Amino acid sequence: MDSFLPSPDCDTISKTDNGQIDSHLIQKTNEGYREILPNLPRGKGWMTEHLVQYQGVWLTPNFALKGLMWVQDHFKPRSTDICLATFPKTGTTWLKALTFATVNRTRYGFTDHPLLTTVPHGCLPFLEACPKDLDGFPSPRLLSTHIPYTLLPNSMTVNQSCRFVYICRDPKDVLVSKWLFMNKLRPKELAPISLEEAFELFCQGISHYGPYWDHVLGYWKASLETPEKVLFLKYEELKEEPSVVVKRLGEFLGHPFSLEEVSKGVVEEIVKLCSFENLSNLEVNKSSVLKLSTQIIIDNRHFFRKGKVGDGKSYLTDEMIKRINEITSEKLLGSGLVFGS
Ligand code: PAP
Repeated sequence: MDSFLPSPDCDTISKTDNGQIDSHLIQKTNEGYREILPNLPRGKGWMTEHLVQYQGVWLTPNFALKGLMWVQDHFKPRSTDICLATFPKTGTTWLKALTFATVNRTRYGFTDHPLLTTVPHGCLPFLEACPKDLDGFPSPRLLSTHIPYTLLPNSMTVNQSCRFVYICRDPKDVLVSKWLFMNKLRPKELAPISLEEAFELFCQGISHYGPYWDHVLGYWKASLETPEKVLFLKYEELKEEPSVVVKRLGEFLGHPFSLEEVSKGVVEEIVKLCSFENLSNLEVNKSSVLKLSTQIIIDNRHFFRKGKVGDGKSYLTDEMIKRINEITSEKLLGSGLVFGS
């Protein structure tokens, strides 16, 4: 199977673009990017040297900022689009696998399934990696993004908008998963970031697409206001009752499981195919790489670490746990959303 991931190198696309209007617009976005970049507030980066704050969210100055500006300026949504939205390290890889397998379950058999030979990230395009490339994709498109709900263009969220599936996770597990992952990708010339530093930055909201709580609340509120448009899931509930959640997912996506499928065990087959145990042991996920941009190339194995609920607590001190729990309660107060202790 082809990887669906387009090249996120916007400059390259602007140079190879043939359409007059498009290249003009692309140039305008690139000019806007170059103009605003030097004036944006800077914070310490986890993977890159710095993060920059744009419209209230912390982003890597090149890939993520450009990606966001591109989506805001150029993405043409379709009402049939399904967009998987996540904050990094909350279950993106798993959700991609489950959604891809659910939507395409009559197309592929479980013994020669694309997910056996392609990392889940290769099965769905990442919106920020240049939305212009997606115009040629057939409908219905399965997409993914890390962009906060409130920063998405109105064309994606109002009226004939896309549908979103969002997954969140306990912030302690997100923080630790992110810290370990980012240090693996951090260039050798930059000293590794300590857990204490990462903790402080995370609590201050300074992490990719952070603050985490704002990201979660944006999608949570949207799911309450328009439940038919936004399905809100938790990593922990997916771990506890994967079959129940996959059935909800199928229903939401407009691909409900029939009684016959349920009795034949199709839901369980999908859960098994997409399980941490299965995916993390596949050759492709042990030894291949994902090329996210010309600079960002990630070993697939880094997307699979432990896949456990509550592992973050074994890295954090009691004081850290207390503080992050307090921040979480404060931020989520009155929202109706809670995480475990
Ligand atoms: P990304 O943002 O870089 O794509 P993402 O997939 O959101 O990462 O999160 C990775 C986490 O999901 C890892 O958690 P850990 O560090 O606490 O172990 C990873 O192990 C976990 N993960 C990946 N695939 C699965 C899966 N199939 N089932 C459960 N957890 C998974």
